[in-house]
Amino acid sequence: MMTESKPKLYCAWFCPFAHRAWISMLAKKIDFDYVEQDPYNKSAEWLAINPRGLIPCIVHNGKSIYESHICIEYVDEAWPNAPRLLSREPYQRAKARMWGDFIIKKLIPPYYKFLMKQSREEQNEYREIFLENILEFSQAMDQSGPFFQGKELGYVDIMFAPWASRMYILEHYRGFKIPQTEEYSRYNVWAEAVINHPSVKAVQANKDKVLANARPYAEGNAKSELADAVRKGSTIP
Ligand SMILES: N[C@@H](CCC(=O)N[C@@H](CS)C(=O)NCC(=O)O)C(=O)O
Repeated sequence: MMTESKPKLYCAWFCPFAHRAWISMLAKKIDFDYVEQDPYNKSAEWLAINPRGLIPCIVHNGKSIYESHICIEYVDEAWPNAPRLLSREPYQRAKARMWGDFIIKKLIPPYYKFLMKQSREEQNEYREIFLENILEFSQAMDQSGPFFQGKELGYVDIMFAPWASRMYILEHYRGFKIPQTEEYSRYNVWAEAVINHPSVKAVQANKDKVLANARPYAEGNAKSELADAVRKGSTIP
């Protein structure tokens, strides 16, 4: 067991990737220190903590763990108490990782392209891709739910919770809402459960502040590694 030292979470109030690690630590009721970190200032001190310079980063027992999906797995393994975020059953665990990979490759990129592209044509293109992929995601969910793999919040839910809980960004800037139709009902049930989970609620910031923070993305001129990647059409960091 590696639970000796109190972990530190390097996080930022606005960052959906960092929220993945934060939600995981709250869900597992871990005693940790929260450090608000500006990831855009690549100081030597910060790069010594995370050589990639991105948040989130967890420091535990003198070691750094970064990349948000890996942080969720680490938290679950280093504190093996309930709730388990990943099933102990190998297929269910593999399924969670496959859909986590889907979120990384098929939900997050069209989300940001839809938000950042400035032409109507491209916005429509990515709106459609995002919606189609949301549907595919919802079709893989446990039928009775409400969460992706059943009754408890887990890895897959946490992977998309930060975007699901701030879908109002797309509504505000792009007039977009997930349709309230039969086709999207499983997604909507899932989103309702995720948004209302105490660990997801606990990381939410003021809506106006979040919208102001997202404005440079909606205007296409945000300065971040992610925004650069969307503009260049390269893989997002
Ligand atoms: N793949 C990374 C992405 C993390 C990420 O992009 N974090 C942003 C903040 S939301 C960041 O640190 N940006 C710093 C920069 O762009 O220089 C993860 O999943 O942890």
